[in-house]
Amino acid sequence: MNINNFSNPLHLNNVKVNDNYFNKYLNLIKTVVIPYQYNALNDLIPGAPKSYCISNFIKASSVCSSLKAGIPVPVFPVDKWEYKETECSSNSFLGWCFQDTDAYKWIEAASYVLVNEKNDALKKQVDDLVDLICSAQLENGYLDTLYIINDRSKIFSNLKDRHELYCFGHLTEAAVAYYNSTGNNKLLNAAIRFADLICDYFGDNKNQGYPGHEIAESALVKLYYITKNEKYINQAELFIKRRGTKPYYFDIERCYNRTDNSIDYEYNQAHMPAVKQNEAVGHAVRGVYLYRGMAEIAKVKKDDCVFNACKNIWNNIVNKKLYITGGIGSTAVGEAFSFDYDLPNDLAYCETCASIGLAMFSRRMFEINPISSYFDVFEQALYNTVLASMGSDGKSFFYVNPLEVLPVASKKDERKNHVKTRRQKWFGCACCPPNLARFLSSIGEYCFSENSSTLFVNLYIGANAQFTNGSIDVQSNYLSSGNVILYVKPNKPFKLALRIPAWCDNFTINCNYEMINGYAVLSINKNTNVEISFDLKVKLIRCSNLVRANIGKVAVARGPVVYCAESIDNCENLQLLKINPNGDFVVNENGTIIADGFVEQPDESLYDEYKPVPLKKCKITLIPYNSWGNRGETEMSVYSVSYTRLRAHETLSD
Ligand code: FUB
Ligand code: ZN
Repeated sequence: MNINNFSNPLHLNNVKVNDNYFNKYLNLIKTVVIPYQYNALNDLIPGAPKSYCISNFIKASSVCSSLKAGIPVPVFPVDKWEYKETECSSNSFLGWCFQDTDAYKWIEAASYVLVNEKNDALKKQVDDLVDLICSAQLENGYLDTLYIINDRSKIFSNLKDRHELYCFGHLTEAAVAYYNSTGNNKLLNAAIRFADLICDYFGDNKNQGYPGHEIAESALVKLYYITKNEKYINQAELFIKRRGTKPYYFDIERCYNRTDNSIDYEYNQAHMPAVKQNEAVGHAVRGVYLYRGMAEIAKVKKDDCVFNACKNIWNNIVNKKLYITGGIGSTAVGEAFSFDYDLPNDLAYCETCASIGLAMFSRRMFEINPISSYFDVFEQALYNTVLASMGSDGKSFFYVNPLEVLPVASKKDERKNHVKTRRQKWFGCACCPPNLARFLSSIGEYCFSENSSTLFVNLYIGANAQFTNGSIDVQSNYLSSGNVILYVKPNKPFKLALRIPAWCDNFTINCNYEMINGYAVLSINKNTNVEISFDLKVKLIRCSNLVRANIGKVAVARGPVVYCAESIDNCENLQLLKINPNGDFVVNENGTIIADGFVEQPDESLYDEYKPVPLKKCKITLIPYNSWGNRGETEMSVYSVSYTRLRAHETLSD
C-alpha cells in the first residue's frame, strides 16, 4: 500500500447535495421516511409488524431506575433471537434481540437531515429519544436493552448469537452523526462509556471474544477518529486479529468440546483468521461489515496483510458473487453468500443491508487505493438494489431484492417465501429500512474524497462542496443526458480526479487530462468550468456462462442503471419475451426503454415433438429496476432471453 494514495471523504457538513435525481429521494427521506419510521419504532403503523424498539428502551430505563433505587427487578430468559409477545411476559424484552439498532439508525438518519436543515420539531424528537436511551444505560456504561431488561447476569455470555456488540456499533455510529450535526455530545458520551467498558472487558489479555455480528470494529474506528484515543483503534484491531483464531472463541463461550469440524463458523466469518480469508462467505451483511472494518484498520494501521485480505475478498465478491444489480448474498439460507457463480435470479436474497455494506466496504477500499472500480461497484449497488428497496411512497420497503419475481411462486413455493411481491410496511426484523434511511441521507459524504494534492469526484451527484484546496459546484444530469458541469474554484493548485465509470465507452472532457487508475486527472490552477459528457448508450449485458441461470439471456442497462421488464407493461410469462440485440432501444423522457423483441406463443402441451414455434414481433417495455413493484403485484425480470437468430424450431410472423 502506498500511503501517498490515501484519501479521506469530505465531511457531510461540507457537502450540500442539490441534485436533479436525488432531491426527490432526499425530500422523501426528510418529509415521509423519517416521520414514518419514527412511528414504526413506536408501534404506531396500523397493520405493520410491531417493532417494540422504543418500548424496550422505556422498560430498560425503568429497570435502571429500579436498580439505582435498590428495588429488585425480575429476570427473564435471554435464549432467543426473537421474543414474541405471545410467548414472553409483557414486562420482558420484546422483538428481535437487536431491536435497539433500529432506533440508532433512525437517529443517524435524522442527524444527517439536521446537518442541512433547521428543523426544531425533528431535533426535539431526536433529543427526547437520546434522553430516553441515555436513561436506559447501566451505571457501568453497558447499554443493550435485551440484557438490561431480561438478565444482567448474562451480559456478554453469547457473543456468537446475541448482538450486544452490534448494538454498541450502531449506537456509536448514531452518536457520532448526532454529535457532528448538532454539537450535542450526550449520546457520544454514552457511546464512549459503553466503549470504555468494552475495552476493559475485551482488551488485550482479557476476555478473548469478538462480535458475532460485526460492526463494532467500524464504530471503534469512528470513536478513534473523533476522540484520537488509541485504545479504540487497538480494540478494533484486536477484534479483527482474534477473529477465527483457534481455539475458537465461539466454542469456548458455549463450552463446546470440539471433536470434529462440524461447526465451522463460516456464517460469522470466524472459521479461519480474518486476515487469511480470501473468499466472501457466510451471512452477507456480517461479512461486508467485517470487511469494511478490516479496510478501516488496514488504513489506520497501514497494515498490508489486512489490506491484501480485503483485496482478495473484494475481488471474490465482485468477480464471482455479485449480481448485476449490486446485490450480494444469493441464498436465503443463512442470508448468505453462496459458492462462486451461484447467482439464481428467482431465489436471490440480496438483502438491502448487504448492498449498503458492500458500498461502505468499497468506499473504504478506495480511500486506501484510488482505483475507479471501487466506486463503480458502489454506484452499481446504490442505483439498483439500494434504491429499489424503497417504494415511491417512502412507506414501503423490500428487505430481499430478487431479480425475477413470479407472484404465484412467492405464494405457493416455500423456497421463495422470502421473495415478496410487494414492498412491506415494516418488518419484525427491520434492519433494512432504517439502514436505507441513514445511507441515503448521508449520500453527500460519498461523493468526494480528498488528499493533500487531489480532489476525487466519485459520484456525479449535484452538490456544492468545500474542500482543503478550494470549492466545487457540481451540476449534474448524469442519469438523464450524461452531462455534468463542475465549477471549480481553487484556493491553490490541485489535481481534480474524475471517475470514468467502467460502463462508459465514450466520454468527452473540455480540458486536458491524464488517465490514472480509471480517473481522468486534471490540473486545476484557476477557476475552471469542467464539462464532461458521458455516452449513456443503452447496453446489453451478458453474464458469465458459468452462471447457469443466465445462459442465453441478457440484461439491459443505461449508465449505471439496470432495467427490468414487468408484466404490467408487457405480458404474462415474461420468459416468453426475447430481446432483439440488433433492434432499436428507444429511451423515453420518463426513463423507460422500449426495445425491439419477439414473443413466443405459450405452449400448454408439456412435451411434444420438435416443431416450429411461432414468434411474433413485439415491443418490450423496460423500466429501471430501482422502480419495479410500484404499480401493484406483477411479474418482474431483469434478464430476458436474447434473440439471436431463428432456430430450427421457430417461425416468424408479424
Ligand atoms: O442480525 C442483525 C440483522 O438482522 C442482520 O444484519 C440482518 O441480515 C438480519 O438478519
Ligand atoms: Zn437488513
